[in-house]
Amino acid sequence: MAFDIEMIKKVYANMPARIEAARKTLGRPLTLAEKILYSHLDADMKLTDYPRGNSYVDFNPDRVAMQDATAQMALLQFMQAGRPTVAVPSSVHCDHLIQAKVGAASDLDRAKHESEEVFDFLASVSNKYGIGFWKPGAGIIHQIVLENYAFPGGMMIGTDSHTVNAGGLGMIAIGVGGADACDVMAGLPWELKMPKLIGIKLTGKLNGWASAKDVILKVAGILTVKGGTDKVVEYFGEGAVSLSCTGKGTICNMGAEIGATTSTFGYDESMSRYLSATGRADVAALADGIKEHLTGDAEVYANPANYFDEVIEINLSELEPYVNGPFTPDLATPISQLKEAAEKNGWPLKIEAGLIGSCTNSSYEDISRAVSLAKQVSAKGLTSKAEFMINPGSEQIRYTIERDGFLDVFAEVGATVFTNACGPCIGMWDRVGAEKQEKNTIIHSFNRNFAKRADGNPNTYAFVASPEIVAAMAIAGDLSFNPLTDTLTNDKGEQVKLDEPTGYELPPKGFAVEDAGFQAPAADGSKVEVLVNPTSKRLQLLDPFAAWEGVEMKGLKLLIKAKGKCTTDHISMAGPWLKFRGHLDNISNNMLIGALNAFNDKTDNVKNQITGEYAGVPVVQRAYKAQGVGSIVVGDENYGEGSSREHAAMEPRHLGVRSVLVKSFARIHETNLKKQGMLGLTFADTADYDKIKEDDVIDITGLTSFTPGVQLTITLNHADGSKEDFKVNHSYNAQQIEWFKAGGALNIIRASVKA
Ligand code: MIC
Ligand code: SF4
Repeated sequence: MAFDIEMIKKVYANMPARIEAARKTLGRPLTLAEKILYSHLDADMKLTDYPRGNSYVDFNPDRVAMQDATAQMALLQFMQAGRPTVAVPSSVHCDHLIQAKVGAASDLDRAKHESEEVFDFLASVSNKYGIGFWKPGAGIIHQIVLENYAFPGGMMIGTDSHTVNAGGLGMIAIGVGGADACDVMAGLPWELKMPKLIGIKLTGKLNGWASAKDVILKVAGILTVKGGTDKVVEYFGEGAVSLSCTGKGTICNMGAEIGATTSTFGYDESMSRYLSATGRADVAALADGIKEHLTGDAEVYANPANYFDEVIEINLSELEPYVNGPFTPDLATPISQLKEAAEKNGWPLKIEAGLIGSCTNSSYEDISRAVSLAKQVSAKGLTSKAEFMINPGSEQIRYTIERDGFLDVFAEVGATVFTNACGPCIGMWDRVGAEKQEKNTIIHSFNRNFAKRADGNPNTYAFVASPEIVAAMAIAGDLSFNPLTDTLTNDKGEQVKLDEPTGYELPPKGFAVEDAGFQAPAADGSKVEVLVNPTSKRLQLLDPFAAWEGVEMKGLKLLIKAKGKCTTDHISMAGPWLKFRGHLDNISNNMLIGALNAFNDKTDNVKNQITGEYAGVPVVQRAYKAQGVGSIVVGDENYGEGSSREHAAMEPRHLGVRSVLVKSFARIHETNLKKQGMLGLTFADTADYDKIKEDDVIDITGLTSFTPGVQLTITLNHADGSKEDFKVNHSYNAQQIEWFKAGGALNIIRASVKA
């Protein structure tokens, strides 16, 4: 039986009437995204046609999911909210803090020991507040959510940008910062800008080498890393129906890479099959009962241009496999053009490692198709040229693929199987020799490939592809190899061609698992004590941030003008820093150390305007803080792209940065800044970015009459005594201005709990 079935029944009982009311009020047929959004509108919100792309709307999500690296901050904040239990079903998943080194068993033992304090903290907070706890080794949050919690038509938020994976089961699932999760767990509504809608019509049917991954790799190439910002992507059409449920999950998962708020698919038989296979025939039966409400209206799909803000059509029958990268997930190259692109750009051709798994691609189908290639190594007398590494997405997947002999096939090609966890995908990869920083190529089925992400080496060229393409390319060990057309030389000197991948949508013998790794919370958690050692290096209770002083911000020193891509990995690196995710002061020592200083093209090297000397960004900022001097960070386009980690907003807040002024923001990061009481601004004219000089002292005025929709003014006081003024935009609504004034949203919740 499914978890929280009563909650699902309640959602389904209310959905038809709420959708009908929305359809009447909006006066038009509805997309699936609208059905889910409008049926989750907060009771205090008026039912009206909210303009897409600019009105803030309150929703009531059905559940919350958190992973260990972000749950610490989310729960440290929740502990201050003064509630006995969480208001909606919630879960915690231990997956990010496990380093991949030798192989599953010993890596897991080491991680349990190294992060014992953090795991114990998360287990006890979960136990106390009624949160389901998934132990280290149970699997990756999004895979576990898809296997256990996701349900068609539901709405959830999660403290991880790939929460969107659950769109594969027809949800509206959205990645958020911990402060947002804290609100929902405290029973407050959750606010989102009513998203615009992109419709993607899939025609035809996948065949040969093409897979679901290639759909999203192609879409990323079309829309780029910011093309989905503030938009929901809805897939439909016969091609959509023909995809497996987990394939749909892969597509939705990587919607995070185009900045989309989320992606989703209408309920269909693939979802029903998946629900039944994962022990939730009860949910499938309930969904079947209201199935017309769990997909977009027929008129919408017949005339998509009338209902979506943007429509894209992709014919799956003609889809070619893609390989995206290096250094960004939207640099999409069809496999037939990869050789040329690699040679032209000087990408290292020799592939050192092929990594399969992660939350994006570790379904039974994915693994079985990759295995169909690995099998050909011995059958065709080949030797795999690159190393194989496997990260199963959950213990259930691992147990099942072991039972079905897939792990033996991987073992034959010398693969290392890592713990069911994020591992290399989040830089938790103790890769031998990475410190030498040699130029090298790897290919993986993960979703992101920002510089340094997997192994910390800035010279690792990481490419993203489907598991089957990763397997083929790892066998060939050559980026210029096209498995669709090229041959390989086997041990007899013969030319052999790899056969097309084959696989199973779901395990023919069913899923199996001995211990899935779940721990239910105490029925009465009131006596459970949550202990945080005051001298801990890993955990630190939070102190409230100070409220705004009520005056204009004058005399801010420019801390850094960041140039080019500045993702949350650049602002708050993961990998070795993950261990400080529960300790704000310690993790603040990584603030912006990956950002490129526009004045000297160096990372972690900025001018201290007080001493005139250059030093690391956190060092300079701590010097300003010690002197009580505020500062400002300036950035480029899509600042804060990538993950949901709110540390990227909390660190500058903690160290005394007052404002972040950029050309444009990624959605989650902008909200995280607002939640933490920071001032996130955008240039009204992006050309003004060029006016900012290294020694500038900056004033922000207009704050004493801070109003939604009204621009603020920036004054640059240049070192030569000259001044320049220009206008900047903000997107704060009335509520968010209150957060700013109070010094952070949590200060408001705390005050209302005390009152
Ligand atoms: C990621 O893929 O970058 C992460 C690690 O899962 C992040 C969350 C985090 O930083 O903890 C995400 O995508 O939100
Ligand atoms: Fe983990 Fe990678 Fe998925 Fe993030 S993208 S949740 S790090 S597997």
